[in-house]
Amino acid sequence: LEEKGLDKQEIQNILIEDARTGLSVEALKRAISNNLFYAQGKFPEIATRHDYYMAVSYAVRDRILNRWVGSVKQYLNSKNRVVSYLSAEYLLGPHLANNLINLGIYKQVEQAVKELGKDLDWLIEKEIEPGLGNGGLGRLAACYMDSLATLEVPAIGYGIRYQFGIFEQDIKDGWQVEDTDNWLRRGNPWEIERRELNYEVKFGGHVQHYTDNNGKFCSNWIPDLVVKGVAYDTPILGYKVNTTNTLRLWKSEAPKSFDFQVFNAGGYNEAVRQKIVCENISKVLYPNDEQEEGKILRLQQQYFFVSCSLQDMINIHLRQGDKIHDFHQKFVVQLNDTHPAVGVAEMMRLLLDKYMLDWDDAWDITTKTFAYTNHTLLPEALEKWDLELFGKVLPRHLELIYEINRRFIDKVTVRFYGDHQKIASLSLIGEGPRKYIKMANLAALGSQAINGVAALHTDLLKKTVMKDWFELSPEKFSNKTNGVTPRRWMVLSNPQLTELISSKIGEGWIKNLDELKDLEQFAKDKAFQKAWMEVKHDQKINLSKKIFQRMRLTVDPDSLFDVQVKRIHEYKRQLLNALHVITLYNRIKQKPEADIVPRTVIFAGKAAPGYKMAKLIIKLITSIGDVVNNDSDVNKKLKVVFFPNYNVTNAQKIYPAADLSEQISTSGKEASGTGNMKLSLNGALTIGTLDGANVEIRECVGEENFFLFGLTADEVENTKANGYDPYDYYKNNPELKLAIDQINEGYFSHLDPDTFKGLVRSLMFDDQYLILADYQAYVDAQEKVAETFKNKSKWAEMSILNVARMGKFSSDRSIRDYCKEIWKVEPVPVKLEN
Ligand code: B1N
Repeated sequence: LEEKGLDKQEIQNILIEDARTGLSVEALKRAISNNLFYAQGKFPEIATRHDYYMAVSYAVRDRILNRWVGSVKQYLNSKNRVVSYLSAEYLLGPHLANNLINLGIYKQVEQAVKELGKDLDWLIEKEIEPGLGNGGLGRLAACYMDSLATLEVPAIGYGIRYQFGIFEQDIKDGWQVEDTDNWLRRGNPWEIERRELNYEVKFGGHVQHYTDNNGKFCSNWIPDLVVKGVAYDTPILGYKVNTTNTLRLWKSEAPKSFDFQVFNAGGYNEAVRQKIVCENISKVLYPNDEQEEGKILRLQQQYFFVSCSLQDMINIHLRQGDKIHDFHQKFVVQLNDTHPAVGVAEMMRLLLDKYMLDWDDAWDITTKTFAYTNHTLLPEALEKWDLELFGKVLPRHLELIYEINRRFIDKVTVRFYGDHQKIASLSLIGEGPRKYIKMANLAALGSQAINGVAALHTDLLKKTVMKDWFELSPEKFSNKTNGVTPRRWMVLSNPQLTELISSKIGEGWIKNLDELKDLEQFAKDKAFQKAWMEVKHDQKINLSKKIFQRMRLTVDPDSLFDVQVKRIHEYKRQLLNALHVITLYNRIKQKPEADIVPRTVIFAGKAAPGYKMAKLIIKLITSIGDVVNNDSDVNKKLKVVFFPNYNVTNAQKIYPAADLSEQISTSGKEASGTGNMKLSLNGALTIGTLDGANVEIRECVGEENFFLFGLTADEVENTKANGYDPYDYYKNNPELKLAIDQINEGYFSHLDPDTFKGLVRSLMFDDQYLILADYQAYVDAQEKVAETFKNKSKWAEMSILNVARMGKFSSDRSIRDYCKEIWKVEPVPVKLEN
């Protein structure tokens, strides 16, 4: 353009006006109208809300693409190590608003949409979120992708493009009912299908062994099923940087070679059957959080995405002209729990069978490549695969695991000579009526680093489930406390608080959360406190409206919003909360005139469809709600809400409105928790046990700003070891006894004592999670909460201090720690060509 004789300003104007990249309101307006016409084939008079959503999304995507392509170019031309995050789950949440924020064009697009006669928020609400995860583990992967890009670290996330994500929850007659999550039904403007990027993945069959001309021992795996994985890429932009990383999700299909001629023997029906078998692999996300299923399809899913991803990485590496021997210098592969742990065996297979490396070289590269994050100590969540089943799906990998194990056991036998128990515990293979493969051991052995997700969790990991591994290789272990992205969980979901904070301390905190510290000086400032509580109140009004829309239930925004939102699980102890609600109900009933702080107790969360007790807990909560909310003696002071279909979209509405954050798991059971961080970051005070990251949150915010209660992890273990009898607590505590008796006698179930029989029995005679043992301490702590809430200024001060001291819990901090201590990678700023 310069050559054409245009001056700087003229060139600038042309660039700004570009319909694909321009960021001015005018350019955006034109881009949206253009897309409405050319991508949707519509004009304003007949365009639907969805048409507008698509048009805006495509306009935004266009503005991402130059950054995205620029990032890929930069990475291909550099020798930097790339982080490869392997996760079976990514709980991303809606893209549009997040991308607007990270691009820094929210205001402009809002204005452009307005000038086109529409409302941006109304379009944003239309987006169906990709719910490709269950809970904390999947959401963590999404926060980490955001932070990697924001910190300008070259990274690629690999996973599965489930056609159906986590089920949608509806509540009917108080019970959870599940509906399929058909999130792709209206198309997905955020992904790019890359049909040319595909890999074959083998399953089943048998292995042939032979010696080649050079006398080398070789293996040839003859599968009985071959599946094709096709890449779908989604851009992950960093906040106000050029860096745009890729989330690459694999969809399974039948390979072309699988057509009718080849499978003529079976004929048309057989060919169709095979096609369905192939497509089934990426069809649906397993809805179990912390509960293993042991199903063949799940193993197939894991192997499918891991094999595609490793083949893809090797492909990228070799295309750059580098040697296979240097693979670990190009990629470091983080295993998000054991779900992708089969990658260790797959890497060995590729290096040995495909690239013909010898064992020691292959093992050296493999162990320098992987790192493993453990996310749970719950025994029922530890992945074990029945050995026979494993061998049927992955016969070659079974051989390799045997060989890895043989060499390993040889070594540890020398080291721990005679200690059969230790050797058995370290073995990759478990003995019993049926042999099984221990995925955590495979991950640990195949990795250069092992980490837990909160200080307490890492500590317990070293002392309990991975004790022998810690003794064997202490240098591999470290802690990486989880974090959450302040972009989605503050800037996007709580714009009012964001603005208030920024008006005082500037915007630096968004990228450097430690800067929130500067808020401390305003904690006692009355005017600031007032503004602070006004923002909270506004958010509570917003949520109240949602609750009314969704449930036809009126709640009082002046009441204390007491929030427990997370998956329903016995160890998370929603039941403890429910018992407290019943106790409040009884107290109000007995003394209606008493000075009780009005509360709205809000629950939300999904139960795994096969988890009977969790579903019964939902029914109990909704049943208590029916009684409480309809009893005019109490419902001015107490309301119980079960907000259906907890997901990222709903979480963004709930966190900003919370006064009190319930983090009440049995100590030692919650590995970290991340909802605890998001709620505190949004100004809620925490009532919680010394569990997971609560311990560190309390350390940071100060013990005087945290409502602590309950047994410690050590005390939990001791209590159990000394023959814990919940019945004692029941018998000796009148308020507790009354609450349980009411459930038992059908007070909340139309006098039907059968509904909650199993639940009551489990509480009184088993109580694995020490609910009764912690009941009184919890009720006492709740009284302190209520007392404190009466003093508005004190509450505001504590809330401000909570936010001011949350800096540590940014996922940026977590990612910096991973980069420095595990991945050994540095930022690579992306420069764009013009
Ligand atoms: O991972 C989160 C932690 O903050 C939570 O404390 C922890 O419970 C959660 C099998 C899991 N651990 N394990 C799972 C999910 C799905 C599945 O199929 C296990 N989720 C967690 C992030 O570190």
